[in-house]
Amino acid sequence: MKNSVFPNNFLWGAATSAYQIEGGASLDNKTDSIWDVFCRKKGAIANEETGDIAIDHYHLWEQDLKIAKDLNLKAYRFSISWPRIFPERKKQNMKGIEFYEKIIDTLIQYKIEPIITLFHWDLPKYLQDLGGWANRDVVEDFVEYATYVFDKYKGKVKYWITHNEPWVVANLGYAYGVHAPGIISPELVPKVNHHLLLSHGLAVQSMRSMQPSQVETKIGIGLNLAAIFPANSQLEKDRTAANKFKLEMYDQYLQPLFKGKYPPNLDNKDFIRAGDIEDIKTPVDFLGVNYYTKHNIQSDSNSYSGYKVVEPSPNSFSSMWDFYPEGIFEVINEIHSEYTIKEILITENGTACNHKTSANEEVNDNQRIKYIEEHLKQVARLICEGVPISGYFYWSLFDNFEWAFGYDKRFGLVSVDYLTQKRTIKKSGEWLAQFIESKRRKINSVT
Ligand code: GCO
Repeated sequence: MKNSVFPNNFLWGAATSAYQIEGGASLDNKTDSIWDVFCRKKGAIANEETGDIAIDHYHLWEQDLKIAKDLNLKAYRFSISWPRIFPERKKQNMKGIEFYEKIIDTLIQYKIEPIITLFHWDLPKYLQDLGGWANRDVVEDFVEYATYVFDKYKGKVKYWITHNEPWVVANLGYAYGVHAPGIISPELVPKVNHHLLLSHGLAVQSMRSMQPSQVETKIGIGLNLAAIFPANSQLEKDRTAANKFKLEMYDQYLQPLFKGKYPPNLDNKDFIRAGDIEDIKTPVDFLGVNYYTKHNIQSDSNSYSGYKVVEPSPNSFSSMWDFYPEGIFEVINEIHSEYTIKEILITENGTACNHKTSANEEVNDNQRIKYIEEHLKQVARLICEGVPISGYFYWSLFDNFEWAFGYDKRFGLVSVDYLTQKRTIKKSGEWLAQFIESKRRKINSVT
């Protein structure tokens, strides 16, 4: 791959999220999030596992950030646990602020750009008790939380992501019930989406009004965008199903965010109030794209949505998803030509490898190297075409708690032995570290 395609200041990074790595579920005043509650529900998570301890990053953060440095990362994307900062409604917790402050300061010391995700799914339980994202009042709580965190770290942190994957929050959490809060009420999905988007727009406005002059601030949102195809392109019903899925995964977010309108089937709902759409359209500095795979969509009259995602075809990469690196090019190229987006960060891309369930087996992960390499080739293509991509974040820095799959799926560049909490850098981690370093050498030798 032509290494020099990537600009000098490209953000080579890896990502994590609070609930998936921290543990410390009830330490230092933190109260339950909806994921703490959901994990206690019998049958919700594979092997009844929980994030109570996870990879104990709450205690091992120093060692973990040292690993990020050893991997030559230039950026690290992590999320803040909302109930660590606001353990009760309207009540702040300095211990939570101090925890993330240490992380930010250490990253800065290591010259690693900190990128904060404000909401990576761990809504405080007390807000779910009010109806969660189906209740418009929660919008204000999010704005208060985002504003408070921004105020604390704004002098140090440049990149902010309000929400991670609202599609997943709304659909898996409120319709399919396989993620927290485990609700199966598909009729709530458009309302939940609307409140997520509104809270995003209002938080951006509030954060902007406090933007410091000495540090550039960039605020965006992260969407999961898959490449979408009809399972059988000869069948009209599959084509219709694929179009519907695409409308729900793309248009439902991108249109209000970047064009200030909902797709026609969504624009007349009673929960949309005058002015909401303008607030949602508040300009962002970048879009985060999480790309993993393609989805083949089949019409399915038994499903509330009218479609289902076909099981991936057998491949040597992952049993969860198809291996389709061209998709990252196709998806980003398409949205770049359809919407005016100033900057794009690939905020997640990664794979769990097949049949690797123990930490030891995982270390020789040639498949993961291939996965990253093939996706980066496509990212290089995008950059050559002039698409403004400023960073790539592998998901994930560590093996960690993979939501409903528990600890079965290992996505990390670093393996974790869940019994001893021992970290071992995988071959893919070494590979990426060398790739980043070789790029740095190349640029230095030119200048
Ligand atoms: C996501 C999720 C991550 C997952 C990853 C692998 O944003 O999709 O944020 O938390 O672990 O996508 O499924």
